[in-house]
Amino acid sequence: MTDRFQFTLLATDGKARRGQISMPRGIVRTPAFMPVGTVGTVKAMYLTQVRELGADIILGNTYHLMLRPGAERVARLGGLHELIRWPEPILTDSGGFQVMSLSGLRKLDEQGVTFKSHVDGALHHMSPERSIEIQGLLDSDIQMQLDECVALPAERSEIERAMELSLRWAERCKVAFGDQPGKAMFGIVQGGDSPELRVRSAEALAGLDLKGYAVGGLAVGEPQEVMLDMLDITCPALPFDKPRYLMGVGTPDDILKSVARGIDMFDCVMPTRSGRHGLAFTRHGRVNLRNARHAEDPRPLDEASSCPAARDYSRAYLHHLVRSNEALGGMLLTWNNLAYYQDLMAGIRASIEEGRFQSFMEETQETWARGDI
Ligand code: PRF
Repeated sequence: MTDRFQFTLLATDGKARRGQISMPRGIVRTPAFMPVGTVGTVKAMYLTQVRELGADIILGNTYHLMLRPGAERVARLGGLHELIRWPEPILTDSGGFQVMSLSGLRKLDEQGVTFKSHVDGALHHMSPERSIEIQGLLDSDIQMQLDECVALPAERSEIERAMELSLRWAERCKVAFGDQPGKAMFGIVQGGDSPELRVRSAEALAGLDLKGYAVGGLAVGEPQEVMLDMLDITCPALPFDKPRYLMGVGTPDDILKSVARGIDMFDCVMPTRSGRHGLAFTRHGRVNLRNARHAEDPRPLDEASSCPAARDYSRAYLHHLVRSNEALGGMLLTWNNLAYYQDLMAGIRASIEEGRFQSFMEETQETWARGDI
């Protein structure tokens, strides 16, 4: 029987790829941006709005959901989709990265990672097998292997150790995941800023014949140029006919340059988090609504936008809401920013289909070169 999880390449333009991932819960148009729904909510948004903006898939986090409300509890409540009222696909990150960045005391060995919860201080252990079990309890459609992500800069020996450990964990996750038609478990390339380690990691993962591959361990402190060099090296070492996901990236500029190197999927807190902090993304550049120069500006963020938050509210009002720390300020700016990101992805997809991705990228970058407006 053919797997109901299928990646199809529809068009290419240079190294940029236009595709779709079909799975029982829906179709993900790629290149795709996945809004981050860490604890089972895309912060400050109704999921009906997220869908209307054009998101086909959102991201959830194993680490947060296992601590609260708990994976077994989510399963008893009917799974994550049912609980949060999002019937479309969900990708879950495995927890390794969040343990490293969020938990207190942690100890990592071959068996997995022991850590102290940031919620109540309780000790937890997560093995590769338990991470996959949790992602199964959540009923996630695309599950990620447990990995170890090393912040850069780091010693090469440390990067190599973490990369090799991540490879062994990928094999264990593959076994734990087993054969689940309609769902996927992605491997994660590590290897820091070492071209040699990146290729070794990508080739070894490719040998596991997984349904998709992520590039991890980037956007963790290195200059953008290093990240792009790593993508130049890593993407050709991954199977051409499988989706490629760059984890935790990024700015619109990062996304364009990564699509140009063959990346298909992205997630990032940038549009949501910066919205809650008063920063708006628009087709003309970024707008910091905290700035006093917006206090009496009657213009909307972008009168031609498809998003009411961008079109129907004055900068003066948004400035007032942000300065007053009103919830609506974060809600409107998150809405605006996710609309910007999804429109960017739609523009990328159309331009690849029409063979004009390079000029689309250059035109979009020009607006960003102007800096804050
Ligand atoms: N691994 C996992 N999740 C991640 C990363 C990683 O390396 C990153 C790095 N940018 C973001 N999220 N599992």
